[in-house]
Amino acid sequence: MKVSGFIWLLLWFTFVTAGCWGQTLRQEAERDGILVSTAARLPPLSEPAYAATLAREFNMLEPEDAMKWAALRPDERTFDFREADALVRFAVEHKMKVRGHCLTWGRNNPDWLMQGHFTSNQLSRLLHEHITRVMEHYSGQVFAWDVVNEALEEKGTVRGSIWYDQPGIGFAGQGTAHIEQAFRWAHEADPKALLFYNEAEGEWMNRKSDAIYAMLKDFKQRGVPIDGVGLQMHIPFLEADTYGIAANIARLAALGLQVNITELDVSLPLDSNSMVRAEDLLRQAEIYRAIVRACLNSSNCTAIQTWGFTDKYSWIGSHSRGTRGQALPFDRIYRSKPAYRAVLDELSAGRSQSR
Ligand code: 9MR
Repeated sequence: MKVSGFIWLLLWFTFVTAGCWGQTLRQEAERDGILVSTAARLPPLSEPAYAATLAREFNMLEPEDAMKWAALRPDERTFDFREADALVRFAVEHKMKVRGHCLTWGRNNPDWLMQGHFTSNQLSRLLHEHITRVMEHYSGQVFAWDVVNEALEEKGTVRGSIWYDQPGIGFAGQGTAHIEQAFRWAHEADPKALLFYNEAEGEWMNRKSDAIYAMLKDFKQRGVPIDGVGLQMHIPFLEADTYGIAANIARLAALGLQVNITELDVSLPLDSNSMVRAEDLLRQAEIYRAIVRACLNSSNCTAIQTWGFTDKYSWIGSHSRGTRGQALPFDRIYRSKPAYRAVLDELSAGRSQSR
């Protein structure tokens, strides 16, 4: 398709779909200074409907995979920023902020790193170099980073990883010291960036969120540079403890930390024809609504981000081997679902509405 044809199609799609309710998520969010965001992938950006929906509905994006080690580091010496740069360009063109994900994670690392038999000294040098080069490359463009992702176990203990104890960067057996080191390097690399710890399964009150809280309280008391916590919010059971979420956000606020909802999706059971029940779509919408409301009611909750926006591109399908899906606010052909309407309603009601 010629470029002009593509642009016309984009405009047409934007016009037709935005007309449904007049307002978009980003328009409603901007009135309250909230960031409404989504994880984004590069290949589908060439689809007019994907690009149009992304630009129309969201004022921030986060590359879903393009800023991970596996994407940026084809080998020990090379940094390949092309895919991530293209997503950042799209964001800049559409006046969207960019959140970076993620500088340190035990998973999704390239084979050369995992199987390289590096010593702790070498790993320490590699991680320091990675954090510095990547943050400097995106300085002024990526305003907030997940510096460390998923470093704790469900029971709250420190998770074994190449960065912690296999063999680690020099702090094996020393609790959260390797996490602290990553934050210190990140702050040196880009002192203006907001630095987040991002975690799964610690959204409401449980052993993991207690451990996150204890770690961050210690970090704040000792002046470790950290600005916030990402609560991932992958909801797989059609129920969410929204009172617990609110209480957890409140205790993090008391430490002076921002909270971002970073990976929200609510997956549904699929039948053998990959269909969902109508009542599950409505229940899903209510869960989206309650989580958005919990964020809006907490002034330290500054961003609401879904993990993708269309059911056409979601990690849930392959991860659940096709047994779950339809987790996002738009269906596979970019029609909005009840969950979208619920999020839009809450954003329209704004921060001041307490329900
Ligand atoms: O959605 C992401 C998927 O495309 C990747 O294959 C996978 C491994 O890198 O990561 C998925 O995203 C994860 C995120 O980076 C961290 N929290 C859990 C997310 C879902 O697994």
